[in-house]
Amino acid sequence: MSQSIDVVVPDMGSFAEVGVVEVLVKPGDRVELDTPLVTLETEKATMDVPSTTAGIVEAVHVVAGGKISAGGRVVTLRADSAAVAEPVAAAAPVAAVAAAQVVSVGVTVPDMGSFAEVGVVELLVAVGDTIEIDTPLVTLETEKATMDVPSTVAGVVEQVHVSKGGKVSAGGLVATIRSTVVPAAAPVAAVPVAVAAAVAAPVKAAAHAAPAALPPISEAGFSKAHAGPSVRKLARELGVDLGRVKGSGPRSRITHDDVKAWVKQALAGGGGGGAALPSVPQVDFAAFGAVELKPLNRIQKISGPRLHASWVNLPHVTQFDEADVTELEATRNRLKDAAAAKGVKLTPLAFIIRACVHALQQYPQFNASLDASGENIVLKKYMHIGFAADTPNGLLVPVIRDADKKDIYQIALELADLSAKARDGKLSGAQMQGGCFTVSSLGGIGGTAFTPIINAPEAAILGVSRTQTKPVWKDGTFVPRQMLPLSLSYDHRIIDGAAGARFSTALAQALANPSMLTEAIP
Ligand code: CAO
Repeated sequence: MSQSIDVVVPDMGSFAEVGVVEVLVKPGDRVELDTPLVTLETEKATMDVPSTTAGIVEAVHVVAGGKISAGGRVVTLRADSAAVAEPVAAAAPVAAVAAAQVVSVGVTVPDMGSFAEVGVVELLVAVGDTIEIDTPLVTLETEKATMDVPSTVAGVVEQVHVSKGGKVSAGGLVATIRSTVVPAAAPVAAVPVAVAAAVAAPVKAAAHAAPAALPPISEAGFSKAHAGPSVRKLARELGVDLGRVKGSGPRSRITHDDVKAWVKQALAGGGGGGAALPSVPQVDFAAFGAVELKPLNRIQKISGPRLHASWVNLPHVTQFDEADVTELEATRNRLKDAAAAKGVKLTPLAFIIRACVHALQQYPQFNASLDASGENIVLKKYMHIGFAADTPNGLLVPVIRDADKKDIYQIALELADLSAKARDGKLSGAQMQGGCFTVSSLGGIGGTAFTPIINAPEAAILGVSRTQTKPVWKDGTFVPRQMLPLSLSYDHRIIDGAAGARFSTALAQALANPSMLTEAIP
């Protein structure tokens, strides 16, 4: 015979009224004993009210965003007849819970799947520590994974039953917690069952490998995440690192839907900007010596994520080459004094940009971008060339517009003007936009080669290092030649290796042929 049973809010200790942050069931839903029904939140903790019986939800008496007091009805269930016969099922009344306000709860090692015994690698609490629900107590390690055993109750650690370096088995006692708040709605008699079930969840889930597309769970972030036990359980089951999930609930609390949406997004290709990347371990640097915190400046805050986005989204290949610039340097030395007299500093970079124009004209796929759909290459009919400028505030990339329509003198003038503006913080937004290809010259500083990061969504970037006089084999003998190192990084999605090598060869040929670079532009 089935019977209607009300599940009510247990005594919440010092809290008369608590907020309902999530309703997890609706009328008609089938629930089992311990299925979470609603999530409540006090100022101190988030907790689920589990069902006290198996059955069908007849009515839900609370709404998300509302308030409820101890003894208030949460749902009415039509209990299965077998369940009704169980005294536990009917033992929900608040009086039974209230009598158990201070209890000692043993937290045990859950079923470890195929592992009979596991090592204790860290003790995370000590006797006397005040802890919350889900505070990690110890870290265990199997051959396959490391996992924390979280507390299932809030309270004070009365005893720790394991030691670092020791071994524990499933069912072994980890710690005893003196709890002032009984796990939601669970009558005293049912506490050990509730504890075992709640603790079992994380480790069971840890034994399941997370889907390949999801990053591994970082326990530090997971334990700090603002989420209730049932959300944590779901996250464990799905292999979701809660530390990465943005909460949409009150005070950024993570809901079931947030976890599901995160998984969908991650499986759809991590549209959340590298959401599926494993994280770098966090290190307490101060533990090893004195440190100082220096906030990133404004430019670093903007350029860092853009460089990172390019690094993770564009498959970079860097083609190295050397250009013989002996003739070019002779030409530059011949022209530079006259140019200086007219206020133009003819640096190698002006010639290099002209040489890039020649190579870009021969290989238009380098003057291109992959469109947002990833289905088309956008070939640009203009040639705006950016150059990396080192400024006291960080890296900036001013853009020389229509570089193909300008001779080396005009390019040199604009280089000087734009780099002075960059250093003085006077570049306008427009002067840094619209670039098609970028040159990053470290030639004035040093180095032999480097791997520049593409200024995405451009298709390629040329890195230039310091010119060196080298012995070059020519006509049966070694001759000293001035060699300029080139490092061309390109987006391998739209440029293949042969094209990369052809482009750098064309570039080297243009640089070896100064008469081509110094010619006037019609
Ligand atoms: N080999 C040898 N010497 C070189 C050279 C090369 N490849 N390129 C430039 N030089 C020389 C120049 O001839 C100049 O020497 P003189 O003063 O004797 O004539 C000197 O190095 C300095 O040149 P410059 O810096 O005044 O001019 P530039 O046109 O070469 O560069 C600019 C201008 C803005 C690109 C440069 O100042 C700069 O900021 N470079 C750093 C770019 C950067 O940080 N890139 C990394 C980005 S990724 O983090």
